[in-house]
Amino acid sequence: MNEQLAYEDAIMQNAILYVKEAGKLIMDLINMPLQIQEKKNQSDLVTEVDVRSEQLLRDRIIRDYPDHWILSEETDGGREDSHRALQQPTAGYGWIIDPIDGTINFIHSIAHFSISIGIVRNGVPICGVVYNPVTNDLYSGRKQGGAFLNGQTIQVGKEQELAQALLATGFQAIDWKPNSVVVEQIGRMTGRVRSVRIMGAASLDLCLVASGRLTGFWHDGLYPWDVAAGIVILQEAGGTITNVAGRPFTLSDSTLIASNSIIHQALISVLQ
Ligand code: 2AM
Ligand code: CA
Ligand code: CA
Ligand code: CA
Repeated sequence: MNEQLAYEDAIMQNAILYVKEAGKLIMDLINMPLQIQEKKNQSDLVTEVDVRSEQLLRDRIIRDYPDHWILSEETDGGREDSHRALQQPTAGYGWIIDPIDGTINFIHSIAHFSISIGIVRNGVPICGVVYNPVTNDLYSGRKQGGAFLNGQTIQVGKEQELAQALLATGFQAIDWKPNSVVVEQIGRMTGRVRSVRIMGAASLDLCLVASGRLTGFWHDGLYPWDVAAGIVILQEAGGTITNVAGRPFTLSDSTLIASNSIIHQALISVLQ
């Protein structure tokens, strides 16, 4: 094994340790009365558990990798410009963290939320770890190293046509209003696809496509911490992820379209 591969292998193993530690913290706090704060509006929420999970993850990374940069939702998400661009030095290694992805589910005790860590080298996502501490599902992926659920290889589904496709989508907080684009898009899917789900945690939705449960997923207005981990896992499982123009998705794209690859073009055609 060459030196870089061994170094990145250790990063990946450490990321797994960190998400499990954060998961334990979240599970220890899950039954405590929650302090819930609104950020931009009534559906953009943060709890002290999000903040404590993020602090734990940042502490571990700063301790073990003081020369790596970190981008995380509750520290960096307030900036107006964080929406579209990855406003961090992109040279070297960086950690992109969502301390709880699916905060609304967490608040409502629905077991579909995760801790998500994506690691990039010179701006390119190379490792992803997504952990659901309630179900104990740990998804991981390494560029050119495969995708795994609890250590078992996973692959995207084999649905050949939209008619067999189960899709997911979601709302960014500002799109939760009448006549929003996503409502209109869901309308266009009716009668064409098997069904559409809105499950509320983009990182896990990408992993559900990676493990062949969902056929595809689309979402507007996501941030790097929602997707940095999931896109590596999905690509390694044989999936395709693009922007709405069909070009390979990058962390500064706002619209993400993901699928089992087979139905990708058909899905884009309906969304365009
Ligand atoms: P969150 O739970 O970490 O906020 C829901 O469709 C998905 O979109 C979740 O992954 C959710 O992440 C993310 N999301 C929606 N609105 C968001 C916002 N305003 N800021 C950050 N993430 C958002
Ligand atoms: Ca949030
Ligand atoms: Ca998120
Ligand atoms: Ca979050």
